[in-house]
Amino acid sequence: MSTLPVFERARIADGGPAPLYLKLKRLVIDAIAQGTLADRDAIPGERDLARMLGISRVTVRKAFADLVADGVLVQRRGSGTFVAPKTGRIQLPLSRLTSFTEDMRLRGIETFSDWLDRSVALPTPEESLVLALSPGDKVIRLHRLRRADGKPLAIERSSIPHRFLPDPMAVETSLYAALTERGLKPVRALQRLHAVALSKGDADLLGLPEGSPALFTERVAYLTDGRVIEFTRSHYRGDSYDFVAELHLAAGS
Ligand code: 16G
Repeated sequence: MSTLPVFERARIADGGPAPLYLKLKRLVIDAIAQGTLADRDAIPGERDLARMLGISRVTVRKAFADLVADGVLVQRRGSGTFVAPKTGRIQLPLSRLTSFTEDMRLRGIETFSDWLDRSVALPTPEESLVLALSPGDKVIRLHRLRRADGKPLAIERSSIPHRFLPDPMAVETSLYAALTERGLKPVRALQRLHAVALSKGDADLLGLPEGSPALFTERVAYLTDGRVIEFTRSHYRGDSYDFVAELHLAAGS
């Protein structure tokens, strides 16, 4: 099997004291990013992989469960585990607070953004309310057309309180990376989504006919101390995204 060299025992021994299931996840993600594992490649079964790497089946199962939840791998009953095809719909977990750049990196997809607006502005009444701004406070607006492997996937319009991020030019590839560098990593978010038909302007940006379906999401993200750091409204192409939620039986059922 061509993929076996990826899973040599020595590889999992590298990389310091991180838990083994995280090391296995990293091994798979890096192999996809480097092209050693390609779309639809079969991953050895749980038992074989545990033996090859000298780790327990429980560890392999935990890493696989995470990679499937992240949309990096797909599991088909009876036929095994495979690298999720990049060209298919993108599965985004609804229960994790991740960034666009991170989500795509996990899938080995290169991202680019076209800037539509990157400015300091006076807030709209909606921005003031959502971001809990005081009179006179400003916002920075980061409006981007986000591309993955060249294809336009989403339009994201983010507003951040100006006091947290004085210079909009500080955001290059990733907003969350810029915030994290400043000790302002969002740790919790509320997100809601509904279906919309794209306006002419947004449809043109996404290369779709006017009125095409899209998923409109609003995310309000918070810092550890409860202050709002981000208000983002996004239009995701309806033909490219699945938002996936894992459901558990309610307590007491
Ligand atoms: C995601 C978030 C968006 C956030 C962005 C940061 C959703 C619906 N949206 O796309 O709120 O601003 O990531 O990405 O998940 P970045 O760090 O790559 O700029």
